[in-house]
Amino acid sequence: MLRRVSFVAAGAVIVVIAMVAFVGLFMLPRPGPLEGTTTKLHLETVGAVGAALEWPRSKDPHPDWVGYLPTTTWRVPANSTIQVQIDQEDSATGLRNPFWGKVFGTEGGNMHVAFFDDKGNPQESDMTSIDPTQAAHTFAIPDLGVFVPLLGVNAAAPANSTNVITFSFKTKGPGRYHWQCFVPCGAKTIFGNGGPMQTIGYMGGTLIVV
Ligand SMILES: [Cu+2]
Repeated sequence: MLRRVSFVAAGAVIVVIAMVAFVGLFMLPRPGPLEGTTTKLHLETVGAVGAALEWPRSKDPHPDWVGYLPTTTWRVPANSTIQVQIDQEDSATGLRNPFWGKVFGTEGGNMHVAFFDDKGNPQESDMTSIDPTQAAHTFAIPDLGVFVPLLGVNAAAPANSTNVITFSFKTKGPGRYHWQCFVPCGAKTIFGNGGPMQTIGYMGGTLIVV
């Protein structure tokens, strides 16, 4: 009897430890918002947050997850033009829905992309779409109609190359706007939609318009 009680007690302790570990590892460590309110968003998209070139997160519980850096909560002013620069370091995963290879909702309806061609040479041009199979991630704020596909770094590019994508969009009234990536980039998860695709702080977040 005593043995059975101690087994049950041990089991209960293990369950509690597992719950605390789950909360600690998955729920709590969220990067805070970018400091202050800004009309300029400078972001980095990476294949592994622990190995980022600009804002590596060495203490991240998932250093091998894809992510937007330095954080995924951004505060911007209402009814303003927001200039965005995304330093994109990841290779292509490809879009499941080719529709999202097009640019929507930016000023001028396009984006400017500095990238590397199939020979590894640097190129630059304005684009209104990319080959959907070459998307690494997308920057999308559905409630503002903003969708921007981010070109994956060409395999021929020199090591540690970065594609630089710039564009601007207009905010509406104050509120919290959800944003997310539409590329199923959660490698090693079911259909690529788990892990960083469903955990705050990696491939989704909040645009706080004030
Ligand atoms: Cu993504």
